Amino acid sequence: MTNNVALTDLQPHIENVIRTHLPDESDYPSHIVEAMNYAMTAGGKRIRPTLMYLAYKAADNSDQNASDSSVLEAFMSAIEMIHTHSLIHDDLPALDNDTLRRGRPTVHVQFDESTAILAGDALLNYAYETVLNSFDAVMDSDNVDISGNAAESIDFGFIGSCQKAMRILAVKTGIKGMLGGQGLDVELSGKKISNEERDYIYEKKTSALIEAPLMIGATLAGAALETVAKLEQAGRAVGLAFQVQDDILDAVGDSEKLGKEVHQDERNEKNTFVSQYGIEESRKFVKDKSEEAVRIIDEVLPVGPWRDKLTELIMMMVGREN
Ligand code: GRG
Repeated sequence: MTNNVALTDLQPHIENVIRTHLPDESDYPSHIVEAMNYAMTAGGKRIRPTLMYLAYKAADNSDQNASDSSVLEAFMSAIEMIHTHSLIHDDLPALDNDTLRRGRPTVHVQFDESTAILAGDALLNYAYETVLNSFDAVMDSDNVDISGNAAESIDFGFIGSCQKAMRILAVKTGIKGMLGGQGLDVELSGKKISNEERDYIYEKKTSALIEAPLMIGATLAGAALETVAKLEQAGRAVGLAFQVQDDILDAVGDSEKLGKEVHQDERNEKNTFVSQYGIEESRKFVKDKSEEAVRIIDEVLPVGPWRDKLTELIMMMVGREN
């Protein structure tokens, strides 16, 4: 893909990457694979895989990793699978009890509750299976000769990057990340929470899944650890802005445009940034946090069209109406 494409022109490529990694329904007798693909093809914005792709492109100034795109593409698909699993489970009656998602009936409404639980679990597992499968070509034991010496084609630096990227994926989506934030959010629902608790929930539940693709993209491109750490900070700021924008849309947005129900936070007695500070202060927070993220990105990534596209995507994310 050349580097002078518009952000919207990237979407078919990202969509194609995701769809080619989905399980083939005809290979499985059970309904859960159909439910996985129903959720995965329901028209999500594909923000996280796009962030990963752009971070990879923007952090790579050598073009030498073009041959490693199968690993990148597996990670792009995996992050979207984990995100979609979180949405399926978040919509369940035991959690938010939502009936509409991405403009369609939620998975438990379209299928049934047990299918939705299993399809969510299956997507989470399939994400890791997809990434591990992509490692085969990189770490193929056939590339090691019988004396145990690695053939020249083995790129140990890249194997190290794959391992680091896998750790980022697991940690940012697990109990120190998205699941940890969601756990506290559910536990404190309907209770008065402190600012620290709200920040923890927002940083873990939402920011972690924005930090991960930026960090993974840069890691696979061979970026220095300091660059990856800075992108984590940028992802945190974008995630906070994105979540507060989500709160604003829940309070004043349009259900049809959003493809999901609104006023859910009020219904679920959620203590949000909006309920505490009001719409105007929340809009200011979104602006400040997104500007902070763009400042960090400008500081650590080389000037170029991919960096411009990355900041363009961030500004779209925080200015979104759906
Ligand atoms: C239940 C395992 C589990 C985790 C739940 C991420 C999450 C944690 C719940 C989803 C609901 C929610 C409010 C998440 C906050 C982040 C957010 C605004 C998600 C929606 O992301 P978009 O706008 O959705 O990228 P699409 O559908 O476009 O992919």
